[in-house]
Amino acid sequence: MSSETSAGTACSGNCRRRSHSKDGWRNDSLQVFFDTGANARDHDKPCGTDSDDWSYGIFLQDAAGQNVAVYRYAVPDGQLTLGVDAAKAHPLADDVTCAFRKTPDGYVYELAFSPRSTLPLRPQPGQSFGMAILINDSDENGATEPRSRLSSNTDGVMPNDRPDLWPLILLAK
Ligand SMILES: [Ca+2]
Ligand SMILES: [Ca+2]
Repeated sequence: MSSETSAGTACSGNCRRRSHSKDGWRNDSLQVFFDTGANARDHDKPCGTDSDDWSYGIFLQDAAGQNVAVYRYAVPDGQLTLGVDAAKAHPLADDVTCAFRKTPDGYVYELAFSPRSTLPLRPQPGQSFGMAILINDSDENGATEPRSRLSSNTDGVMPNDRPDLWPLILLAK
């Protein structure tokens, strides 16, 4: 965790794709969320995402998964990251890389987040942050909603705007 934050997830089922767009979540896709300040539980009631949270969408651009687009939906306040050079919401994220491969019974995403792609989080032992994963499964081209979803939330609530439910990760040596 010293220079890059890596994550992997395995999925089962066939893969459908939609051409590159911010609507890629409607297809077979992966979404990853970070609460870098681990502060979403600091309120008496859910307050949604705040100024230090990230939201990423990982979308296949071809059936084989040779080309994967990483889409940035939400970014922290630029004052907390790189100021005028801060990442903007909605452009593709070229500082997050993804390797995709199919397996006999599904597929695997491997992601590497560059240090700047999770600022102001600075991964080191003792640091904690919130992180959620949402897997969308669609088997029909043109569907407006995924057929099914799998989430790191355990109570059936969609994680998108509920960082108070995202699992907390404590980094260790
Ligand atoms: Ca599918
Ligand atoms: Ca937060």
